[in-house]
This record gives sequence, structure tokens and C-alpha cells, in this order.
Amino acid sequence: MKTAYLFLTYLCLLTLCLCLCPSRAATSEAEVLMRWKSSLSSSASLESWSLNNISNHCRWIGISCNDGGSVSGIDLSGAGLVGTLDMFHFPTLLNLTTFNLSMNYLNGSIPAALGNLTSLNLLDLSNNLFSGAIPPEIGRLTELRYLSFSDNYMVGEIPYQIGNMRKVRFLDLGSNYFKSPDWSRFPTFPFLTHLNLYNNELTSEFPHFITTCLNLTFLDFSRNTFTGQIPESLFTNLIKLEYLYLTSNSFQGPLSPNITNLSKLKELRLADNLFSGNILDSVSLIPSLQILELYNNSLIGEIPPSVGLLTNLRTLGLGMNRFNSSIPRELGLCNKLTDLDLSQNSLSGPLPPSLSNLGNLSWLQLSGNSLTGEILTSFFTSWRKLISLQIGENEFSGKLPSEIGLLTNLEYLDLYNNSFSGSIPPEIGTLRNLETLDLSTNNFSGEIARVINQLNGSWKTMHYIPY
Ligand SMILES: *[C@@H]1O[C@H](CO)[C@@H](O)[C@H](O)[C@H]1NC(C)=O
Ligand SMILES: *[C@@H]1O[C@H](CO)[C@@H](O)[C@H](O)[C@H]1NC(C)=O
Ligand SMILES: *[C@@H]1O[C@H](CO)[C@@H](O)[C@H](O)[C@H]1NC(C)=O
Ligand SMILES: *[C@@H]1O[C@H](CO)[C@@H](O)[C@H](O)[C@H]1NC(C)=O
Ligand SMILES: *[C@@H]1O[C@H](CO)[C@@H](O)[C@H](O)[C@H]1NC(C)=O
Ligand SMILES: *[C@@H]1O[C@H](CO)[C@@H](O)[C@H](O)[C@H]1NC(C)=O
Ligand SMILES: *[C@@H]1O[C@H](CO)[C@@H](O)[C@H](O)[C@H]1NC(C)=O
Ligand SMILES: *[C@@H]1O[C@H](CO)[C@@H](O)[C@H](O)[C@H]1NC(C)=O
Ligand SMILES: *[C@@H]1O[C@H](CO)[C@@H](O)[C@H](O)[C@H]1NC(C)=O
Ligand SMILES: *[C@@H]1O[C@H](CO)[C@@H](O)[C@H](O)[C@H]1NC(C)=O
Ligand SMILES: CC(=O)N[C@H]1CO[C@H](CO)[C@@H](O)[C@@H]1O
Ligand SMILES: CC(=O)N[C@H]1CO[C@H](CO)[C@@H](O)[C@@H]1O
Repeated sequence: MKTAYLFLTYLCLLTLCLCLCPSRAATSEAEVLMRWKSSLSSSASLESWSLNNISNHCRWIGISCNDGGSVSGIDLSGAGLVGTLDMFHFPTLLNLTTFNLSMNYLNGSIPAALGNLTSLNLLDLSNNLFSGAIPPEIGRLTELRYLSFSDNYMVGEIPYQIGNMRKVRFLDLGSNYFKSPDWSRFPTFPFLTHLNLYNNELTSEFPHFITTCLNLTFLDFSRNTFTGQIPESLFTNLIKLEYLYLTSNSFQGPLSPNITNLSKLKELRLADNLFSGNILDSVSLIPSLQILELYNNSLIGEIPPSVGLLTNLRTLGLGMNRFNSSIPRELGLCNKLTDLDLSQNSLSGPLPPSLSNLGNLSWLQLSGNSLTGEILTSFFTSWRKLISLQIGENEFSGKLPSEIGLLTNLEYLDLYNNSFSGSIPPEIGTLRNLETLDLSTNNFSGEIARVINQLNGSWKTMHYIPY
């Protein structure tokens, strides 16, 4: 009954509109939007979308129109929508240039008819529950500048038809289950600046077409299973790169000294791969670097004095490699460092006194080396921001300065398996944020129990703090 009544109302409105409304096309746009709305199982935010208001649809929430009163933009990001795009009638909304449905709960697959929206500039379907593959019809969207499917449950090969989008600047397919296509069918994208393929199931060698996208500033391949060497042409061609993330893949081989040519790099993240050789001399000549993550590779040789040239560094992660020099005193010039990880290498010699210049350090991990000598009082008087000090499994010796009590932010303290001697400074007992403490396997003497008793409730002890 109710449905029939609604249908009649609908028909009357339609007839009325044919005579009264500004344009028939506009009305049918409103109708198809209404039809989509009614297919959604949750659309509370779309209250203004109503049949009573059909002539007013350019002022509905999330809708914008062109001068002719035709829908040109839909932005319903974060609108709490639950449902699918199955009932979205694309062929009626051909004036759409921007379409943002990010951060909803939309599921099902992306309809092939999306390819009808040939005027589309911006398509953001990120952070939904979409599944299925990218329809090859996507290749009809030749005006797209911005495309994101990131953070969905989409599968299949990335269709080579994406290559028709010659104007695309921003392309984000991150955090899905996409597989490698035949990359050789991909052309160059002359305008592409941002390419994100993070966290997919891509298994090929480094796709060649990337090194022809000369405008790239951001490239993220992290968390895939790419293999093989990085092509030389990446370093010689992509000289605008500012962010290069290849973390957690199976890339291998030595990196070319020509990496220096990437002179605008701010963040270089290559951790968890099989890279070999030593590139520190080369990357030291990129003064814009702020983040350098190389941990868990097979890098060898010296940490060269030239790292001191990297005065903008905030993060230096060299852990889990085979560096075998001493720590150069020039590292003390990198005084913006907040996170320094040299753990699990074969570094030897004492900590240079210049490290007391690193007053911004929050995380210092030197565990698992063969470092010797004493921890200087001047370190503790300057490392006031330290949250984590992990220097276990080395050969440090001497007394632990009582100034350790100045490290009031300290949460993790690992001195395990060194040769520290003398009494444990009672000041450790005043470190109220301390959660994890390991002083075991040292030559400490004195009333340890007294100190431990001063530690209050929140701490717990571990025998070994894994990397
Ligand atoms: C029609 O839409 C406008 C703009 O969103 C809104 O202010 C108005 O309250 C709506 N009227 C009805 C009857 O829903
Ligand atoms: C697109 O908008 C124009 C007005 O700018 C209008 O004349 C035309 O009918 C619209 N096209 C469609 C398919 O709605
Ligand atoms: C889509 O909307 C979200 C949330 O407002 C915003 O963060 C995102 O930048 C928008 N997408 C584009 C391409 O503008
Ligand atoms: C979409 O989600 C609904 C529940 O909200 C579920 O019933 C339906 O099966 C899902 N559809 C697909 C294609 O996953
Ligand atoms: C890079 O993009 C700009 C416009 O943003 C364009 O003018 C230029 O031709 C592009 N450069 C290359 C090498 O394609
Ligand atoms: C570095 O690039 C130059 C061209 O700029 C090239 O001649 C040279 O062979 C490259 N070096 C390596 C190690 O590939
Ligand atoms: C080191 O990297 C390899 C290769 O990506 C990975 O399989 C392994 O789990 C990583 N090891 C650790 C301890 O993270
Ligand atoms: C460090 O390792 C390199 C290469 O494995 C080796 O040639 C060199 O002698 C080692 N240096 C030291 C100080 O052990
Ligand atoms: C901490 O870093 C800032 C820049 O981020 C720098 O100006 C300052 O000198 C550093 N502090 C110390 C104690 O080195
Ligand atoms: C302590 O480290 C040394 C190497 O410096 C090692 O031989 C020894 O087994 C370690 N002791 C314990 C208890 O882990
Ligand atoms: C008008 C128009 O372009 N219609 C197309 C919409 O998309 C479907 C599916 O790709 C096509 O079959 C139509 O021709
Ligand atoms: C074009 C360019 O800057 N090329 C430089 C790349 O880096 C090497 C050093 O590895 C220089 O010799 C080139 O001049």
C-alpha cells in the first residue's frame, strides 16, 4: 500500500516537474540520486535528499552543481553511508567532475558504468569496504587528475587501461590485494607526482614505466613482494623525488652511488629488504634527508664521517646490518636526530663525546654491537628527552652516572649484558615513567634490592628486550 502510494506521489511529482521544474535533466539527476539513496541501508546524513525537495537538489548535502543546474560534484566523505554503488545510475550524471565517497562503509564491487563519467577529474573511493577488481572501463576516465581506491578489499590485476589517464597527478591504490599486471603495457604518466602502491600483493621486478614518470615526488611500494635490483634509471631520472618508500619487499643488490642524484629526497625508507653494499657515502651527500631507514638489510662496512653532513636528519635507522666501524664523532653534528638506531651490527669502539650534542634524542638503540668504554655524564645531562635507551649486549664498562636520574621521560632502559660496575644509582628509582628495566648480566654491586623497592607499581621487568 505504502509503496503504491509513494509511487503515485512520485509519478505526480514527475508530471508536475515536467512542466514546472527548471530542466528535465536536472530532475532526473535528482531522481537517480534518490533511487541510490533508497538503496542504501544507512544514509541518515542525507536528510536533505528528499522528494519534497527535488527542485532544490543543487543544495542537497554533498551536492554541487554547475551554472546550468546540473550535478557536477558529489562529496559524501565520512557521511556514514552503508550500501553499494549498484543502484548508482552513472549515465545520468555525466557532468560529474568530482566524486568523493571516502571514509564510508560502502561494499560490493565498483560498477563498470563508472566509466561513463568521462568528465571526472577527481575520484576518491578510499577507506570503504569495496571488493572485486578495478573495472577496465576505468580507462575511459581520461580527464582524471586524482584517483584513490586505497584502503579497500579490492583484488585482481591493476588494469593496464589506467594507462589511458594521461593527466593523472595523484594515484593511490594502497592497502588492497592488487596483483602485478604486465607492467610493460603501462605508458609514462607525464604529470604523475604521487604514486602509492603500498601494502598489496605485487610481486614483479621494479616496473620500468615508473622511471619515465619524471614528475614523481612521492613513490611508495612498501609492503609488497617486489624483487630484483633497483634500476639505475630511477636515480638518474626521478630527480624530483622527495619520498621514496620501498620498505618490506625483496629488493636486492647494491644500490648505485648515483642515488646521490636524488638530491631532493627528504625520506628514504629501504628497510626490510636484501640490499647489500654500502650507500652511506652516497646518501650523505643528500642534505635534505630527514628520514633514513635502512634497517634489516645486508649493508656492510663503515658508517662514514660524512653522515655528519646530514644535519636535517630526524631518524637514522641502520640496525640489523653488518656495519663494522666505530661510531664517527661527526654523527654529533646531526642534532635534530630524535630516533637513532644502530643496533645489531658489528660496531666497536667507544661512544664519541660529541653524541652529547644530540639533545633531541627520544629513541637510542645501540644494542647488539661490540661498543666499549663508559657512558659519560654529559650524555645524561643532555639526553633529557630520551624515552628509550637500549644499549644491551655490548661491552660498556665503568660506573653508571647518577645523572641518569635526569632522564625523567625514560620508559625503556636496557643495559643487559655489559660490564657496568659499581652500585646501581638509586636515582633510577625516581624515574617514574619507567616501564621496562633490564640491568641483568653486568658487574653491578651493592644494594640492588633497595633501589628496586623504590620503583613504584607501573614497572615490569624483562630479561631481554628484543629489537
Ligand atoms: C530542502 O533542502 C534545503 C537545502 O539543503 C534545506 O535547507 C531544506 O530544509 C530542505 N527542505 C525540505 C522540505 O526538506
Ligand atoms: C550538463 O550540464 C549542462 C549545463 O551546464 C546541461 O546543459 C547538460 O544537459 C548537462 N548534461 C547532462 C548529461 O546532464
Ligand atoms: C575526500 O574527502 C576527504 C574527507 O573530507 C578528504 O580528506 C579528501 O582529501 C577528499 N579527497 C579529495 C581528492 O579531495
Ligand atoms: C555488503 O554488506 C552487507 C552488510 O552491510 C552484506 O549483507 C552484503 O552481503 C555485503 N555485500 C558484499 C558484496 O560484500
Ligand atoms: C611536469 O608537470 C608539469 C605541470 O605540473 C608539466 O608542465 C611538465 O611538462 C611535467 N614535466 C614532465 C617532465 O613531464
Ligand atoms: C651513474 O650514472 C651515470 C650517468 O649519469 C652512468 O654513466 C653511470 O654508469 C652510473 N653509475 C652506475 C654505477 O651505474
Ligand atoms: C627482515 O626483512 C626480511 C625481508 O623483508 C623479512 O622477511 C624479515 O621478517 C625481516 N626481519 C625482521 C626481524 O623484521
Ligand atoms: C668491515 O667489513 C668489511 C667488509 O666486510 C671488511 O673489508 C673490513 O675489513 C671490515 N672492517 C673492520 C674494521 O672489521
Ligand atoms: C633540536 O632540534 C632543533 C631543530 O629541530 C634544533 O634547533 C635544536 O638545536 C636541537 N636541540 C639540541 C639540543 O640540539
Ligand atoms: C653476553 O654477551 C657475550 C658477547 O659479548 C656473549 O658471549 C654471552 O653469551 C652473553 N651472555 C649472555 C648471558 O647472554
Ligand atoms: C552513456 C554511456 O556512456 N553508457 C555506458 C555506461 O557504461 C556501460 C558499462 O560500461 C556501457 O555499456 C554504456 O554504454
Ligand atoms: C645529472 C647528475 O646530477 N648526475 C650526477 C649523478 O651522480 C653522480 C655521482 O654518483 C654524478 O657524478 C653525476 O654528475
